[in-house]
Amino acid sequence: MKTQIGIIGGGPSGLLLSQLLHLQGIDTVILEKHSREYVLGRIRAGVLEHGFAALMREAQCGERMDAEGEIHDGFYIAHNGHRHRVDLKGLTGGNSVVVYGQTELTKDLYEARDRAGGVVIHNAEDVKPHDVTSGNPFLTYRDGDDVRRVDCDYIIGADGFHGVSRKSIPKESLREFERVYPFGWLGVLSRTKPVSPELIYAKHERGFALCSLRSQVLSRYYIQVPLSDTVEDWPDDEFWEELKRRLPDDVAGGLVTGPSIEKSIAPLRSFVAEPMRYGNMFLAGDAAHIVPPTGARGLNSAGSDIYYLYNALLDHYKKSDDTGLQEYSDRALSRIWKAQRFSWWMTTLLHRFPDNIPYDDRLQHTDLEYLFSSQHALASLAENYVGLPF
Ligand code: FAS
Ligand code: PHB
Repeated sequence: MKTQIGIIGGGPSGLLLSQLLHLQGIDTVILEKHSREYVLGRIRAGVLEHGFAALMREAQCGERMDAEGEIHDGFYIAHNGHRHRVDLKGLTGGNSVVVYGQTELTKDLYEARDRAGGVVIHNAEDVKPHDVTSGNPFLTYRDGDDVRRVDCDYIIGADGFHGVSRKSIPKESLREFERVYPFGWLGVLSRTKPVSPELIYAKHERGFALCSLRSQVLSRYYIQVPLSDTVEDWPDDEFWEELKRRLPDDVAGGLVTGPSIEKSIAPLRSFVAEPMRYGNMFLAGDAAHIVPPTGARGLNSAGSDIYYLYNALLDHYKKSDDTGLQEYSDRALSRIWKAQRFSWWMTTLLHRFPDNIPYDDRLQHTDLEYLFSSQHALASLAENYVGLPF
């Protein structure tokens, strides 16, 4: 098989790039290790920066997002029994975020690829990039007993943190930066009315909690848990009781509980691999970087990678100009590190760190006090949360 762009990974990064390039007549093939059902069964991000939403519209995949997604002009931070609202729209001159689940967005992208006759090969086993430093890179994968080959001009590693692309780069050609947090997030999805029309990030001495949503009948909640915990340690009733303990009384009193339809624990890490290019292979999304979900930057960081790659590949094929490809890694990393900083800061601000010394606890408290005493501090939070410019 021959294509222009060979993409490893059929998650949001790979699908969005494939769809954007297709609209410009650039051919792609996606190799995805799992079935579509498996990919769509993962519950992940919920908040889209306005820049990511604009990319979905440019990919002609924004219709359902605009119809079913919710525009949020602000969110709350709860601390010491009180809620403080962060007025995103007022603090950023009119910018907001869209609350629309990654599952739905991925579904929209898959359907668009289907409508366009896009080639997405599922259950592609043992995908491998080859000759990436040559002018003729190619991918191989196993289809049952057969090994198949995809020749391409460029390879995009959009295969997530545990994918093959980053791991295929020689160690001496890659620098990795990582911080692992001493806790995880236990997430629950429930068919219940959300406790609040806007998100609530709660700092509490028992640990962090987050009240989010997917729609007015589908709620998404998280609580910080020790890394040693398992989903089995948290029957629904105990989860709901612990969530209530971490929320202001007036919020806890209005919490509608119900059976969990999804429950999972995600570890928290900050990770960046540099550079995001090796020969004719480019890394994008979680394949190159991971953030703790506190700042809702995970999927959104993938968005700016795709924006830069899309425009660089357009310039290559339409104008024979490779400046964008040459500058991709530096340009992407400049914005990625700002998202890393913001996600680390939000995580450090709002979580209980078991090994904190009392001085650190005071700094956390002071950071929050300063935040709500200064419009400048709030404006800085707000401009990062709605999304820095691409
Ligand atoms: P993805 O990991 O989504 O997709 C990569 C794809 O590549 C997958 O479909 C995988 O099956 C495939 N793949 C992997 N290895 C392969 C191989 N060898 N061959 C072929 N295919 C391969 N972000 C937020 O903003 N908010 C959140 O609340 C949030 N929660 C998260 C919870 C979890 C458990 C995880 C893991 C991530 C979460 N994220 C969250 C981040 C998440 O949304 C990512 O940023 C987003 O999925 C990035 O999309 P991709 O880069 O496409 O990577
Ligand atoms: C979610 O709804 O899954 C969500 C929202 C905001 C975050 C993290 C997760 O910061």
